[in-house]
Amino acid sequence: KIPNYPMQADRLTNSECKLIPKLLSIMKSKQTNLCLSADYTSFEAIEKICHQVGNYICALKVHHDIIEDFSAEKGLMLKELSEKYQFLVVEDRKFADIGNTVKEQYAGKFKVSDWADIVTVHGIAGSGTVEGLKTALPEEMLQERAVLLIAEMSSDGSLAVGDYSKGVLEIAEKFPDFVMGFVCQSRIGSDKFLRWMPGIHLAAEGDSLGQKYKLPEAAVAQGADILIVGRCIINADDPVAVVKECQKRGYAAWDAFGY
Ligand code: 5BU
Repeated sequence: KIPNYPMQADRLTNSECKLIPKLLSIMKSKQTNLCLSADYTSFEAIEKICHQVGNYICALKVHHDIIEDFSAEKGLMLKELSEKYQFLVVEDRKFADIGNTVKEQYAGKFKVSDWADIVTVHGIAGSGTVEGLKTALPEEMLQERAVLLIAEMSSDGSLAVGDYSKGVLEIAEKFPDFVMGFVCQSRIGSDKFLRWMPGIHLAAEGDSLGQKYKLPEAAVAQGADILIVGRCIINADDPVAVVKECQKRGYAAWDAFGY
């Protein structure tokens, strides 16, 4: 167990990225650090799970490009659901191109910038990617949007390690108002950022395609603030029961660490 840092209080008052205090207050008031990875292929399934578990999660992550009937209007419906149940919407788009291209993609056909509070971004192309996303937003929306930089990945043999990960941390330091934190597998980077961790399951060790899992408690011990859980929940016989268990165990572990 590591010592109790006054990190939450610090981040609540001093964060340049305004979505950090917003998310932390949602987490505190709902007692949850669980992000459901709602990797469903129909929008109806996403709506259904929002009503079922909206009160137990702090964020809902989607891949809009796997939802067969997705549209920009459905994105706005998801935003309404997130306001009703008070969670943030993450589009796990993993933007990775040059600034000018991601700018078009972010505001493009599916209007991701209109409905996703947070999007995920790779650092492979350098800081222009984050810059490009920023320029897609009108000035008055900048404080309502943030990005998560992918510093490390949960999959076997990931190349996002070592100097690459360090480079991603440097990109984050250039945009402290727009970068909320990292998707990562360790407590990487400065404590002003939040660490979001995928690769979590209550029963499996991995899948057949390279995903690697750990328990919620292990994820927090590795440095997670927010736990991203997908198939453990959505493939369960009783997804609501599994959400509640992940919420309870994840938040208890996070609270005990005093992150
Ligand atoms: P799972 O069903 O809990 O394995 O889903 C994990 C989700 O997190 C899935 O949507 C992935 O695209 C996403 N993910 C991941 O698994 N590992 C990573 O390193 C990153 C994202 Br970045």
